[in-house]
Amino acid sequence: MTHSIVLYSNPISDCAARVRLALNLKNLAYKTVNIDLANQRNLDSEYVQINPSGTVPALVIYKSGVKGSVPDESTPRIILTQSIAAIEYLEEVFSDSRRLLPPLDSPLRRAHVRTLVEIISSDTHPLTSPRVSRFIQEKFREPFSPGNDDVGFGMLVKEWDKHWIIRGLTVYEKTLTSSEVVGRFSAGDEVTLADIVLVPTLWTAEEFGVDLDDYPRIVGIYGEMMKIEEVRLARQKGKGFE
Ligand SMILES: N[C@@H](CCC(=O)N[C@@H](CS)C(=O)NCC(=O)O)C(=O)O
Repeated sequence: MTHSIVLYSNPISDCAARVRLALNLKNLAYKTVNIDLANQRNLDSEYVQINPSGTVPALVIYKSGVKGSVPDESTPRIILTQSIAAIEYLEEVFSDSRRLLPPLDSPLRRAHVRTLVEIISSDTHPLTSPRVSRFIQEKFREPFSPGNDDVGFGMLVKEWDKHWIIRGLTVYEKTLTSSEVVGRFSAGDEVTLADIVLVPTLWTAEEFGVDLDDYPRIVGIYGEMMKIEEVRLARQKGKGFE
């Protein structure tokens, strides 16, 4: 299939990093358009037309090969605005590339992968996304931080994010240790979607100063993942939590 892929992304976004990891591991070429989350350019009407939720990533696949930068809107394209759906689409359409889900005849491993994915993507990450922190700041800064102590309140919000990351990793670790699925990675000896979702959370956890020693299975998987060049290349500099 001739195609051209554009990833709307941001260096601090865990969800965009998931798609970057999948594209790299599948060896699919793509262009990146950075959307400035810090200045809320994700809410610009131009971007909201692409992704109505105003979040990154958005994965746009143009059906014909395109030269140069981002093609114009008249070029036939599909737009995928949820990271997991986008990765599963890549998995189904680019089926000759590296597989990221266990085969259909391994239903238990597939369910295990999706369980781990949801621990992070449904139960952890949404609580830490910028729109949640922003809402907390806007609504509760004054009552909880008289005199608008931005620094103090900012630390409180950071603690909030850290709390949910620690909780998510604790559940992930317990799920790994109680499962009969074993291996170097989260669901056996091959990289899966679960590892792809886990790793950006660990990048963020490190930046929040979370002590990973409490999660020996996760640390082992992280070490294996970081041996893979395509994974290392997906880590972007300047995630900017310091
Ligand atoms: N469920 C979505 C979540 C996307 C999401 O929340 N992305 C974050 C960055 S990781 C974002 O763009 N947040 C912008 C905001 O919260 O204002 C997905 O998996 O793609």
